[in-house]
Amino acid sequence: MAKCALISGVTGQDGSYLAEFLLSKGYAVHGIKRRASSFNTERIDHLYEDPHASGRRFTLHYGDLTDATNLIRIIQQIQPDEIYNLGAQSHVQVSFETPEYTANADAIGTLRMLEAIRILDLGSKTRFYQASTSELFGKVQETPQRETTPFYPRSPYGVAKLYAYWITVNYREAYGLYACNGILFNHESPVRGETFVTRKVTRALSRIHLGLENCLYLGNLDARRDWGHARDFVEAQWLMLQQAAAEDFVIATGTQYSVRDFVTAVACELGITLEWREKGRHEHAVAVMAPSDSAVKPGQRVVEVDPRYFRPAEVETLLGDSTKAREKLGWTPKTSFAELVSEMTRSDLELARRDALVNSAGYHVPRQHE
Ligand code: NDP
Ligand code: GDR
Repeated sequence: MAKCALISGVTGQDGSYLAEFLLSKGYAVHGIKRRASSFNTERIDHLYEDPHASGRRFTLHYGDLTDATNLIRIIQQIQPDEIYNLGAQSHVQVSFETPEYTANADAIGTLRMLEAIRILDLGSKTRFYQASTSELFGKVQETPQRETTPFYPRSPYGVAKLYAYWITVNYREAYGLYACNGILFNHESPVRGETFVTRKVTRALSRIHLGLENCLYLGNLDARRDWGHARDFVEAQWLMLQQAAAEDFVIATGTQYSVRDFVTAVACELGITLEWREKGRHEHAVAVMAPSDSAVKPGQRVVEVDPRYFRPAEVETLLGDSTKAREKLGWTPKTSFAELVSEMTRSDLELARRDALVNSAGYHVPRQHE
């Protein structure tokens, strides 16, 4: 019998990579998607199967982590072997503006999932993965961060995820559930949400290169992150649920770059050489060299700091040590920083080319109310 998995957050970056990965392993995959007023399944449309076709292995259910009855009903119906709780309000800066909702979805949502397993008496069948985060380390107490490093979250998101982390541990210890936390450091991809810094940079610089935009505005350029590829990281999520006993694991690449480094690397991928000028709130990057076919001209300011993107409390530096995952799961990251930058930039350049072509060919789609 094929294994059956349920993914919350299936429409997100990780959900889409994980669904693809589990389908390739022969799983029947169920995903929870939220009702939205417009289509929100772009990342998984290529996996869609006609509900009328027989032998369907990928099924979507409407649901929400803030709705316990709905979660219980879906889990009761599916009786999954594995649940991957990836659904969350996942944007750190947005969590300062929507702290209560973030707590409801990210913290209590996790409790609702665990309670559903307990209420339905699925503890001996269903394994549970919680999408924990390096944001738990926040104001770091030790470098690099590992499973034993003390937590010190710095945002409503981080604090909500702290509850989710501990309630997962608690249900493992109290009720014997196979429940584990993957403490994942930042991981990116061409389908990363457009407002996270890596994707914001690859998208904006590609568009500036083609003359669709003029300048990229960013917040803290000094923030340092351990950036990996989502494709590699979802494999670790799966591996965590295939062990003899449930444990928590740090998943990271062990290399660290600043936001400024990331911008410089993306510009370089586009053939543009940047020079960083001034410091602090007035820091900016000027193009000193650009390919002849680029819309960017030498002397053009292509990046500026905009304090609106500073956070009320910042996580300045994160660097993970995933020795435990390497030793116990046999997991290592496959994608280098340079490969990640290149893959994301090439993908966004392609999308920008499409937009530029639509502009230059003069095709105009009237807005609905024009
Ligand atoms: P995304 O923001 O890309 O995806 C989040 C998913 O959660 C989307 O499918 C979203 O639906 C869904 N969602 C949001 N709110 C709810 C809700 N109330 N009920 C049900 N579903 C909801 O995040 P990622 O894929 O990047 O991350 C996956 C998980 O891993 C998240 O929990 C995140 O916090 C965590 N994480 C991510 C890391 C990273 O670097 N990417 C690192 C460590 C942890 P919709 O599409 O409708 O918005
Ligand atoms: P993060 O990712 O907060 O680490 O959370 P994000 O890409 O949003 O920020 C990384 C760092 O870049 C700095 N930064 C900016 N960030 C954004 N979004 N926009 C900007 O313009 C900008 N300028 C500078 C930030 O201040 C920050 O220091 C991500 C999410 O995926 C979480 O869900 C996950 O848990 C963690 O990674 C690990």
